[in-house]
Amino acid sequence: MIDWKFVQQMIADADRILLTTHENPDGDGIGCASAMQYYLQDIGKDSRILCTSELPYEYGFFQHAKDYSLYSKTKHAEWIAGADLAIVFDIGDFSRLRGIGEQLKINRIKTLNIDHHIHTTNGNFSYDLIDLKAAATGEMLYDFFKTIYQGLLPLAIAEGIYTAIMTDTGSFRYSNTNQHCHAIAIECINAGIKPHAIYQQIYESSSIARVKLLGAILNNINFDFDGELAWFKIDQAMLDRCSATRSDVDGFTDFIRTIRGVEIALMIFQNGDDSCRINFRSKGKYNIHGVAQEMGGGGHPFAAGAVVAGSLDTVTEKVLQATIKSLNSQNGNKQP
Ligand SMILES: [Mn+2]
Repeated sequence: MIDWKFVQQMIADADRILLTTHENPDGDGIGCASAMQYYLQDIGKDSRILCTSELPYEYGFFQHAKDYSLYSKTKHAEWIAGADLAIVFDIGDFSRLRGIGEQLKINRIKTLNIDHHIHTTNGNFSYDLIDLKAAATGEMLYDFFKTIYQGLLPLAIAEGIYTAIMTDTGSFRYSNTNQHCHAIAIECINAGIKPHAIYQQIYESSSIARVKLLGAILNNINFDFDGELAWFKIDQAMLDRCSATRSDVDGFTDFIRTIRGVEIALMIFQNGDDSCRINFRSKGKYNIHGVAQEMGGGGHPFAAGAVVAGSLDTVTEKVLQATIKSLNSQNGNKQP
């Protein structure tokens, strides 16, 4: 059981509080930050949300999206230096904080990590609150807010918590979906959120570029391991042809996993000239956390990723080899 009174006290003792989440933030990280921002404003704290990536378009509807800023050293280093506490959501690895993490370290700011990922490194945060069973960090944060607010949750908190759980469970469909998720959803609806409006905002507001890029990917899916592994690459030329950006690729791996017979979907995305982002999704037969960890990343048993140094071709070969080796070891040496 997490001691939420301890968290409440830590917040009460701080005047200036930074809220943040991982780069390429998702609905869980931003939803938690937005919900917490409401609470911090409610109790009169000097707080803001900073992140090393732009706020994705689909999360612009949050009431506290206005308090979100893309981190810049020149604009924010001084503000961070004066912070008493940083609350970091949904992050298994301190290094994903990039420049913000550097400022936190230099200024020795107290950090509280609230998360549901498998952690491979320890000692980077002052305090870690981790629940691997939670479907989303938002599910954990709900418990915190229930110790604060009697009766209905404030609407701004409900929209953050609902979005966090909806996005991390694939709209209440993935294997992490539990009874608690649905119970929380009911409370959020009672608090006034509109599920269809949030769903539309997030999943029915794709850019044309994103849909064109999906088309390009669908024409270039590769299958391995008797059809159980589906993988695809995205390079800069593909992005350029579709006028797409890196934030347009989110969710594609989940979609490729929907193919019948596919157990694992893998995306290899050219991040820059010498690094690639890889993304694994498993239906549940194979654990893919181990191979993501071997590649220097992590996540959850059935959803994990990493950033790997090397060109697209080099990384693709390396990742495919490691993945097939890992699948073989989990499946009695079935030949690809
Ligand atoms: Mn999450």
